[in-house]
Amino acid sequence: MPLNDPAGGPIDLDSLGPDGLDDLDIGVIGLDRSGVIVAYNDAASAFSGLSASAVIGHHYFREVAPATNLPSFHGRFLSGIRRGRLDESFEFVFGRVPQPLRVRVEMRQGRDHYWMTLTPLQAVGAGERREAVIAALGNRARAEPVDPSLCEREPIHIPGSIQPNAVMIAADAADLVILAHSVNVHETLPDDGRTLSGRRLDAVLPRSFVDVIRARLASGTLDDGRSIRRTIRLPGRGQTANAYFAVAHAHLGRVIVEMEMAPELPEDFAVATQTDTELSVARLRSAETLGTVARIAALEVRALTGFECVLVYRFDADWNGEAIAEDKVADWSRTLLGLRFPASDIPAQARALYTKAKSRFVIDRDSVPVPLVAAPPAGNGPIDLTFAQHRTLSPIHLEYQRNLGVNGSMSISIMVEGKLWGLMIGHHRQPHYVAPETRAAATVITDAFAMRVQEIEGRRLWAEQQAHLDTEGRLVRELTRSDDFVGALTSGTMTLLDLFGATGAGVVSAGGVTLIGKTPAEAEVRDLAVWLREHLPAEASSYASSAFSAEFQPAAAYREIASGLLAAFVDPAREHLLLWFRPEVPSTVTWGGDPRKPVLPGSGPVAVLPRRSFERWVEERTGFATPFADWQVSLAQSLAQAVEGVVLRQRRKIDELTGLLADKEKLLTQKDILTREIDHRVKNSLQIVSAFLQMQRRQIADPDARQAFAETSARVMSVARVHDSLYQAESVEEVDLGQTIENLCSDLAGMAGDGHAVELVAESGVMVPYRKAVALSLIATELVTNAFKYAAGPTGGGRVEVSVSSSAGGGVRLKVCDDGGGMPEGWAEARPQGTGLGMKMIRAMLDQINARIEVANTPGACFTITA
Ligand code: BLA
Repeated sequence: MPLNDPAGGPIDLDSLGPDGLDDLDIGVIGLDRSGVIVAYNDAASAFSGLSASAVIGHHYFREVAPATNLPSFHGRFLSGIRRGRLDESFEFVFGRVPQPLRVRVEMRQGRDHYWMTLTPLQAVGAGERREAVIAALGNRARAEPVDPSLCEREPIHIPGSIQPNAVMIAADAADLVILAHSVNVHETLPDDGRTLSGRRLDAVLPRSFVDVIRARLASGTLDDGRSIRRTIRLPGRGQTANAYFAVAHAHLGRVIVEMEMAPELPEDFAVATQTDTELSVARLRSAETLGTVARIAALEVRALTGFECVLVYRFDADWNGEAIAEDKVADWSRTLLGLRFPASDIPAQARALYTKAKSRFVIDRDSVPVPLVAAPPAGNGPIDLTFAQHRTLSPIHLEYQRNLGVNGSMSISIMVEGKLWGLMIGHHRQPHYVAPETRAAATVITDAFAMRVQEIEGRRLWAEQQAHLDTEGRLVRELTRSDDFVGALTSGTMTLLDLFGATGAGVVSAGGVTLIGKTPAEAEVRDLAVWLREHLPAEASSYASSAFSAEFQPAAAYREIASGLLAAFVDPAREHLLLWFRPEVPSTVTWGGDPRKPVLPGSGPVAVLPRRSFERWVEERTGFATPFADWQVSLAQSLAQAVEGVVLRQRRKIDELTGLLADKEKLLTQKDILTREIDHRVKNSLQIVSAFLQMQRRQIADPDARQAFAETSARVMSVARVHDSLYQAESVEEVDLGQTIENLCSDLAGMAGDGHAVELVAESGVMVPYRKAVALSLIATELVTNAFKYAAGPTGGGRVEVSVSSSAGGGVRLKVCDDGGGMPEGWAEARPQGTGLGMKMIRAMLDQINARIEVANTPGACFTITA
């Protein structure tokens, strides 16, 4: 289409000299066939802020106005030249801050080179949300601290607009009736003057494409991030048909179709080939460590996508992140490698969205969002763009990008074990277009990287866990062999110190505190155990912290040796406790900006704004140990359970033994009672025998025989007395000798009658064994009866003195003295009188108990037996 002068006639640009061009109020740019600027008029300079001398000789699309380096702009120029007929006219919005501008772009062939004219049509707004942020930037007033969690409030999945490089149509998934579309649809679809909303999808899109959508909807394979990608041809202006890259997906009952112009030839926009991707994946596969793989991944993704900087960004357990690899152009001195960024930089709702939708590309940070318009009534709420490729990003985040010095950008989710592990981030100082196939390739390489991470981390973790399981197994074997669980865990060839890289460990048990390695003092550990018992929620059986002095203040005193603590209770009563300590790792963390002030106060509807400075901010960290991993906590719990098994077993054993002991004691008492009962009966039987003998004695006339009966009866009686004593006594083994002899003497005196008297002096409590008691009782019987017989005067009577006492060396002394005439000279050799049985028995008894007898006349006979 020829350019017209204000009067309506065509302007012949070839005929105007440089001054003539400068007189025009439309921007005029002369380009050679490769796109390098050869002419640049004043209006173009005023429009771009760049002087002719600064731009001439530079590539317009790639260097001077990279926001135009798109298939729909630069691509049109390239195709026109290839066709040999450059004749294009379209509208384009240059996204400039603060005031974007809509222009009509015309391209045509001139005499010596090509002409491109830019006719300003209208100043446009930057979009409602972006404008609010810009306004908030200007009104920053409050200085009080702001809550970074406010960032999480922005509903980024329903921005109501898309980026301008694409058009979007949203239809009801049930009947494929169009519900909403981006206001720019007619850049792509022919405009017949009728509104799109309310028409069916196949009325505006190629039927074959809609058929595939319908089939995939019917089979339920088009939602949850799955999509159909096709290159479709749509009629362009005139006879030409343009190729569009179309993506369709379903989400929450809507089918969303996005279309963007595809590069006519792959080489026009560095489209990645399958070979590029395969080579990159192969290189990733050859790397062995996480650091190397990350570096290679950054390099490969950058080579493919053309970003000036690609970073591998890794989240930590608290969602702070660190740039662990960086690949960038040499002339960009900024480096983010090794810097940490606070969690609020990528707020929770964004992380949740990135877990579902895998990539985001922003061609031009300052491009003007294209609103979606819905058919009235708007009905079922805003269109959810979670999975839309061209969703506009949060304007607050775009401000963050500006502060970082970034314009074109990319982030691809790195998913490891189903979790958002990190992001592959692309930065460009200028707008940067990446072709659809290249975006897909970058996603494939990022996925391959994620799999390598999973492999490498998985293998390392596996080896570490195997070693730990082995150690735990050995400890448990030791526990099952031993009855002393504390010893088994703290003093064998393997101890608690062989687990979890701990430098100190201990067991708190009923028996006390046992510590090994470097640990706090015993009293401190005791206090710690009390705190754990009281502060752990009832259902918790373990506690792990890499900085437990933050929760338990007294631990600050020993943070150097024990900043990290892993504790596992053995029993539900929390009596026993296993402990592992890790030392402080004094370190510094370099943050990209002050992490305590990640946000600045905003104003109006924009409450928070990103920080403006990313100056390195070094934080010293004290009181932190290497954190314990979840699997280590589980392993500690399982070991504690094994200990509980052993402790319980020990308890059961003790219970069993106590039971046995009680049974034995019961048996013993029963035996005691039985023995006493027997003693009682024996005594009774002996008394009966003795009574029989007495009765028989009375019926016998012969005095010698009577005497013999009397003596025998007395002997039997004396044995009965011993049994009686045994029956009375507390012990079944020993009898009180004094008591026994006393009873015996009164029996003997009673039996002898005639006023015989026995005077007894007995030390009480002289206990002698049963055998000794029987022997001594028989001896006493003989001696007392003898005394009555021989020593008594003719009138009868006669006194006998008996004494029982303990002798030196634990023995006893029995003394029997009478008041008669004493033993005759040589009595020992003389023929014994009577039967002589008395003396024989005395000797036999003395022998039996190994005792001595001494006799003295004092003047009566006095016998002393020492036993
Ligand atoms: C999103 N923030 C993001 C994203 C990144 C970062 C990578 C993903 C979006 C994208 O592809 O660009 C942050 N970018 C970084 C970091 C580095 C980087 C840490 O290059 C370091 C190498 N952000 C803030 C504050 C708020 C905020 C204060 O700093 C809110 C007040 C919000 N960030 C925010 C939001 C998103 C975001 C809302 C989501 C953007 C979207 O997907 O719409």
